[in-house]
Amino acid sequence: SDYSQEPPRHPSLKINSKEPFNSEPPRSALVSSYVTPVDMFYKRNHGPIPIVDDIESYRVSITGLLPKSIMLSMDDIKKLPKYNVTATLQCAGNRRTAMSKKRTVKGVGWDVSAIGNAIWGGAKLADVIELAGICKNTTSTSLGGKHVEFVSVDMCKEENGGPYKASIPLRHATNPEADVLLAYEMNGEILNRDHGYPLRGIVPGIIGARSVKWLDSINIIAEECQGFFMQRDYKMFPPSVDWDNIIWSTRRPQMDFPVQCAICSLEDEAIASQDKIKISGYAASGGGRGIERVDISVDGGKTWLEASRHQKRDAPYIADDINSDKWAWVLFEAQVDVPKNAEIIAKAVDTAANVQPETVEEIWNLRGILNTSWHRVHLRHML
Ligand code: MTE
Ligand code: MO
Repeated sequence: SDYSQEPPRHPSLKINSKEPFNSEPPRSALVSSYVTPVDMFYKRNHGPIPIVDDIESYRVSITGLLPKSIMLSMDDIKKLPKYNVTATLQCAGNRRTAMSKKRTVKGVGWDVSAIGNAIWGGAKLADVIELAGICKNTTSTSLGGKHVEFVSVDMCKEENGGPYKASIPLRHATNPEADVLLAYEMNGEILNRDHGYPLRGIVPGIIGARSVKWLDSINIIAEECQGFFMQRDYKMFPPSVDWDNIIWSTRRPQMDFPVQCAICSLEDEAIASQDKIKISGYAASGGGRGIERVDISVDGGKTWLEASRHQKRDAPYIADDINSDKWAWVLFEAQVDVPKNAEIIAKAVDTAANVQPETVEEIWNLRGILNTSWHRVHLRHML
């Protein structure tokens, strides 16, 4: 593979793998703004960053089980109504390093920053698919199409040099309220190469792996995508399954993200010299479920206090309120007394009252995905 034409990146990103380029910002960068700046947004790739330089001749095709295939230029897509959706994208491998410490898992190591919140601008996939003759809220086409597959132009070794691909159910893709986008902007700027220029899928509330970058084609298919990242990766297995007894076909590809949170103002081993400090971090859940509560403990889980939550500075955050961003994280804050020497813990509750598991052991899985265990850091008071 050719990595000689990678784009420039911010020097403070922590590089977890160079080729393919996988990097995350320092924890503190995530809590300095509700909307994550593009250069501080994690970058998750499986091959070299492709170059699409002739935008005039760029086309995305909509093909498969529909009456007539179509080819769309960027102009065609920009003619459709434009939506700005604030959505948090999170890699299913976020917090994998901590899971691997309990028992080794396979995959790129990530701390807590394989997550970011951006304003994605683009056309709704439901509108795009309608151009190809499929109505809104369709579960199945007359030709038997039930899934929408996104195929990229990048090349990854897991696909034997072929493109990255993934699918979502047709019913999800054609539901305007699911806010699935073909995005060409990120935070009001033209999408950059790292994040999918010129066009990517954004599937809010679902693990990042289904938001395919550098789109080449969109296929209406009968069965879910048979690609590597749908069938032999990004599936959640119980702790008893290991590489010698895994049967991939027994599990579904992971879609929704479970409730998650992390402290970003402290590293794993922190020292404070003041008596009081502010603990801050992010909390997010999948499927459009908002965050109901974030609990903080400064005594290893014996007692808890509730953190305050916010999204935009000018509006109060109320989960499920129309003024809140349903696909986006909340940032939380709590003023606490610094203990002499203790574990600080954060855990969140979503609007469906889902809670995070207490320990990583109970959710350990061989691919190291969905580590949503209580986030713990160690804090010591320096006299
Ligand atoms: N799309 C393509 N074409 N190739 C990829 O390697 N990685 C996926 C997804 N889309 C990937 C892709 C994964 S696993 C994640 S978590 C997100 O993109 C990361 O998006 P980002 O790099 O914009 O943060
Ligand atoms: Mo990912």
